[in-house]
Amino acid sequence: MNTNDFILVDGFKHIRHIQESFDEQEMLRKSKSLYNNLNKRRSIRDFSEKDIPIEVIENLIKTASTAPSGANKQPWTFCVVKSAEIKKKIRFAAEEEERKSYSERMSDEWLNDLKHLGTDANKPFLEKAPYLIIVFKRPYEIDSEGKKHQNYYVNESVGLACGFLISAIHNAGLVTLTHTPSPMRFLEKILNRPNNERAFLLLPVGYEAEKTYVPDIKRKSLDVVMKLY
Ligand code: IYR
Repeated sequence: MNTNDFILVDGFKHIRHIQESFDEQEMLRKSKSLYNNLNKRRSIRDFSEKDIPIEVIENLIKTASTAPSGANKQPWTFCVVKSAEIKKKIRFAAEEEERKSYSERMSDEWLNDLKHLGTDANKPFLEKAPYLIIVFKRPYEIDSEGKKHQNYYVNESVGLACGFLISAIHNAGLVTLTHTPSPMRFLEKILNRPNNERAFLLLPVGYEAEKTYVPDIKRKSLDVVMKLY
């Protein structure tokens, strides 16, 4: 493709795009293959301490950062924690909040809904996993003159980026868990984040522990989740 091929739309440069497409048989094969692969993904709470090259983490975050976002503002920051000292601080603060959540804040119905997953306030994975990725959303930006500029569809955009990230982690043969200690403000403090960032999701990343068990739960079937009109 000639990379110099462009047009101007209202004075803005639009470059030529060519989406690679496939014949129907290949399209069927590829769509099924990705489904079969992602259908093997599980949320994992038992991690091995085995290290992962930082380049892998960088590739995972580059992949997450390809997600679409409102007005292409890319309103996210991915903080990567390898430091044992910071992981310890995060675990201590998260467990403190979680103990309050499990004992006071969560309703009986909520606790009952979680019973079959076997979760509790103890979060050893926050120290065991070789990396923690803490995703921050940026509801607004501050320019060099201190003026605020809003971002758009921030939750949707950052949620999409997290989806891409989780798929990329699974694709690399690693495991993760969408951990949402609540409230999450302690993460902003420990990581010294600027005022325009709010913690969105915490993902431990690593290999799964040698002998791992997961709850025997099922995905909803296609006829339940898809309605064809
Ligand atoms: N945030 C708590 C509780 C929790 C809530 C839901 I909804 C889950 O699907 C799993 C856990 C925790 O991390 O334990």
